[in-house]
Amino acid sequence: MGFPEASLSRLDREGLDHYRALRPLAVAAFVRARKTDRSFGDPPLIDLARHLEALEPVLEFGVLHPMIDHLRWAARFHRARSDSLIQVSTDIDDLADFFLASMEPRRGSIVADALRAARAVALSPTVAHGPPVAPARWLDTDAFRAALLSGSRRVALELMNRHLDADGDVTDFGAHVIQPALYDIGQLWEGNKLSIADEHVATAIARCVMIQGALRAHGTLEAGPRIVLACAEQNRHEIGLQMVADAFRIAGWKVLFLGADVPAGEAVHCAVDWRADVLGVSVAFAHQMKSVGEITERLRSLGADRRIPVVVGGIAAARYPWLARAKGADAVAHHWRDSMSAATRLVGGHSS
Ligand code: B12
Repeated sequence: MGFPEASLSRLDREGLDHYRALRPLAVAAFVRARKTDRSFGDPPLIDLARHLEALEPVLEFGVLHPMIDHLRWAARFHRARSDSLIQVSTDIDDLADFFLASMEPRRGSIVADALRAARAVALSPTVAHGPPVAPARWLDTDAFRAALLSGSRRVALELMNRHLDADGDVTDFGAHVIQPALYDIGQLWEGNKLSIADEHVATAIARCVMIQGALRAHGTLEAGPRIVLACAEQNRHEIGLQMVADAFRIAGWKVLFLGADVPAGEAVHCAVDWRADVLGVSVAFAHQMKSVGEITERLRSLGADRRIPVVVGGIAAARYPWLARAKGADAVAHHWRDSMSAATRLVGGHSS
């Protein structure tokens, strides 16, 4: 997908810096205005902080999608909990007024207009918005999801072992069974049909199954190219990255898996120090692409001869590939299979 047409005015660099500096002040102003002692752990205040995070790429690129997606998600989340959407709508107005009053007028209007434009589209009851799309499901996906929901690690392991006993591919099981089942879990949590604890149990079982699968898989001797895999700063979703790491190991790559929430400087430092051929970054939310920008900028500053190519994946990469490219990514991939072909192309080999 190419870069979508910018429909809004953008903030210049100075304006963006000012916006970032004002974000915590905006949330604090709400606490004062509502005369409440609520802390940042309180859901409505987390909401406000998230609205402002989601708005950042919109202000940088003038493309409204990330904020519309975020508000639609927030609307679905609150509807499922019978919360009134009037609060979300009022919050947007209050935030718009805050930035109009706190910034130089032209920049303040850019922020306020973006907030209100996204709200007008996102909170319209006629607009439907689908969840992230997982790879095709297999027959076992529902049984696997049921095992996750009932907390049955035994059944979940049995399903995978049966697949491997029949010479099945562990990465295919990950993509067509574990990934869609976890996407379902996300939908159920969002729809208020599952508690956070239920989701944590499901996640723990899925990870255990993946570890067992990776241990059973016969990888070729790790003599291939070297890839460092890291979640972007603030991204705590590391299971997808783990799946990608397993697939690369099985294909014979040398893998350094850094896991969740890796600061940009650390990711670059590890990639350089470990002499990586490729750096893979996982991004779950549009605003986390900022970290991809920091990574590619740092890598560029090392000079052309030491430049390590960057492949970006994760649900935000699937939704906003243009944003990853705008932040300097050399390739964007969604599932493990396209990760492998993209990374192989980047190291100058043939894609599988
Ligand atoms: C488990 C989970 C969590 C766990 C993660 C635990 C862990 N250790 O990983 C925890 C509890 C931490 C969590 C937290 C949150 N989560 Co969550 N989470 C999920 C859930 C249910 C499953 C994620 C997962 O493992 N998916 C399975 C993997 C295999 O899929 P994947 O990540 O897409 O990875 C594949 C590809 O994307 C790609 N890929 C991934 N990374 C990379 C990297 C490279 C380099 C490449 C090439 C490819 C690649 O390959 C993978 C294999 O095919 C999802 C639902 C969903 N749709 O994914 C929600 C979901 C992502 N979470 C969501 C939310 C809202 C949150 C929170 C904000 C909620 C909160 N409590 O505040 C926080 C944010 C935390 C943060 N700062 O990151 C939303 C996001 C909504 C949106 N706007 O899009 C989702 C979609 C749930 C929902 N339907 O509402 N979450």
